[in-house]
Amino acid sequence: MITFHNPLHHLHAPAYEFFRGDRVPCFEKPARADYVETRLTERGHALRVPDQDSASALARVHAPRYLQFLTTAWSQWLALDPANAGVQPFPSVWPVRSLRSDIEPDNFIARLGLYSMDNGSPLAAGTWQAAKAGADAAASAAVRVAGGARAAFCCTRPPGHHAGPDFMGGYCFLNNAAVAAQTLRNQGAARVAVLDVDYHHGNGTQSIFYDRADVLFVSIHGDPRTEYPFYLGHADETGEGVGAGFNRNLPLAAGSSVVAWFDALEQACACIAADGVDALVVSLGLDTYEGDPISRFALASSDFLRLGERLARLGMPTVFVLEGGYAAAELGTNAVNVLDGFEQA
Ligand code: SP5
Ligand code: ZN
Repeated sequence: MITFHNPLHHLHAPAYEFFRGDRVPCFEKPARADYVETRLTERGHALRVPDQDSASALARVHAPRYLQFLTTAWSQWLALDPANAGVQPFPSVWPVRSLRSDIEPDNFIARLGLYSMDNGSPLAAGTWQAAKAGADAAASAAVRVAGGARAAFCCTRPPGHHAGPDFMGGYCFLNNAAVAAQTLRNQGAARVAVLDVDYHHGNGTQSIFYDRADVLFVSIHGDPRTEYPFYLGHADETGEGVGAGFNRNLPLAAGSSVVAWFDALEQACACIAADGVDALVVSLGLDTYEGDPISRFALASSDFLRLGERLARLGMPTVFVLEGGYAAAELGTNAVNVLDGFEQA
């Protein structure tokens, strides 16, 4: 499969995140993409460097002031104190209900809170460079598919589907799947579907397209009553305004069986097939894997072949974008199984 990787992903390498009040090594680490690249190469999929600039798609899916903040966040952090070069900034305060988000505070940590949904998305020196190159890879894959390729894969990190119009969250900074969908639209696809199969609901992608009829969002994920991101992803969220009817959530209880997961996949595929879209973007999270350290579904490695086969049967030009998946050593096999299942179908 045509595969674009992110040659700058190593520049995003924060050391730790918080878990139950303690510092723990980041689950979302550079080795994840390295394992996928190794397996892609072993199984005959050549790696290409991004050849498109995602700037115009980014400007359509993210707010200008958020992009401005992200571009300069690390230099702003260093300007406070050169010793911050060795310190990860985390937000500690957020503009929740009744507080104002229209005024950017002067205080850096307060601005970081304004542009974050959690304290689980650590920034590092090269976060912007890595995230931008990843978005470029997503745009590159979308341009190939718009140009007639059957499918393309964007192998990148950090992931993107929790990043909303004007916030980071859940290890995500720029919404790569939204960039791919917007790029397909810009290249002439009248309507696009995004199918999100990551264990966690793709709240950012849903929010970006919630009031749009040109991008259908369909997601299978752990029930937000117990699973991250908690505050979005329920079945009654169906879109608003002209986007009403173009959002479909299929939450499953944590611990659901493989049979239940593939039943939900059938519903998702039926929804997409009935909608008459021109192209498909798959937010390919592999944290549905039985060995994932932070998630609670039970797919085996062989089930990812079945997933790829089923997606191929939709018969649509398809862009795959890597999202989560934290069983790093198995991530390559699981991701390439989806792609090979797709190509062998
Ligand atoms: C892209 C993506 O998959 N982001 C996931 C973000 C999840 N962030 C919250 C992590 C909570 C970890 N809970 C660990 C439970 C281990 N028993
Ligand atoms: Zn996830």
